[in-house]
Amino acid sequence: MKKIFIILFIFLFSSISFAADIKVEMLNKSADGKIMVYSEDISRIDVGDTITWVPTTKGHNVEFLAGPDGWEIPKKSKMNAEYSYTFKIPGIYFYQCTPHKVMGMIALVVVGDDTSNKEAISKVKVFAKGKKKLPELLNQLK
Ligand SMILES: [Cu+2]
Repeated sequence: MKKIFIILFIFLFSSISFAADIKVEMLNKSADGKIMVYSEDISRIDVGDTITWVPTTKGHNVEFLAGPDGWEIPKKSKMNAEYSYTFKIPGIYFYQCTPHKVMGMIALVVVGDDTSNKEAISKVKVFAKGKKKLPELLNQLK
């Protein structure tokens, strides 16, 4: 009997280190009244975690603009479709919604608590409302 509990304990404990799947919604309007936003401005995840972006309404996608050195930017996601991406390199990733970039529909992913590429991210070209929002987001990172 004791053995079973030990095995169960090991199983439960080890499952904590399993890669997580995080959901981010693409929203026309957030609960606090912001228009054209992702449900998370900054997603903080571990290396190996996956983010799935879920459309709640039509008209959104995910287009990566920058990430850590040596990372190959994936093709932008299809409009109105769920999209998943697994992050394997630590650092800051910056993405936008292609049609709503001028409305500040941008967000960051911080992988493995690594913010060493903050300076490079701050130099990415952003549009209209994003020009104010990107520095605000980067200021929230240590
Ligand atoms: Cu959008």
